[in-house]
Amino acid sequence: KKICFATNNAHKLEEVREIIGNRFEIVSLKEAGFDGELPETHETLEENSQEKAAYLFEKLQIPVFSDDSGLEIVALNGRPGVHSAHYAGDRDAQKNMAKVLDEMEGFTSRGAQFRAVITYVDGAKELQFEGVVPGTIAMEQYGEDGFGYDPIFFPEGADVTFAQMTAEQKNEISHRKRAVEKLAQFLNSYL
Ligand code: ITT
Repeated sequence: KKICFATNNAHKLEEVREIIGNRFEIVSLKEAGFDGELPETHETLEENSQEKAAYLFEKLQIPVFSDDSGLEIVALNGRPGVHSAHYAGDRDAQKNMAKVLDEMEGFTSRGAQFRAVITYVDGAKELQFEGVVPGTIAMEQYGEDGFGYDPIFFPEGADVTFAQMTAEQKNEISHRKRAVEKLAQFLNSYL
């Protein structure tokens, strides 16, 4: 059964496809013939996730899901959070990380979490699935892999950042993995 993933972020698409494997067929926006922006007008991951999925379902009329995610840093009162993608103005991961490290200067308490909120919509059902991975913010960047804030995030219990892990290693423990597994469990019993 085909499900469209409502994302313009190629990294998310790749991660989710690896996590889902051959359990379900994940169709990209492009493959679904959708070419455009997804609305994100709210101040919470839950609302933006719902908004993207509901908008795309309206357009496509096939089962869809979205992922709204972000890095929530305790010392920054949860920022960058819902503003993670555009924290330093534009979609520039280097500038975003520089801004976070700058704001964290002098903080010894560096607790944070990545959080992903997936929304599934098919016209009959609308459900959300959350995934969280706790960790800490590094003092500088380590590693080149992954995307976004991966070079400055040490997941709890690891001595390397997400960007120093292989895709497989990150996908075993990530917030996205945890949310996608809940989605897959639901789809297994439902589709
Ligand atoms: P779509 O809305 O099209 O899905 P987006 O990148 O705009 O793509 P979000 O609005 O959910 O998605 O923003 C999520 C941002 O949070 C993302 O751009 C990264 O900066 C950060 N982020 C989320 N998951 C991450 C991960 O696994 N590793 C590193 N950074 C991540």
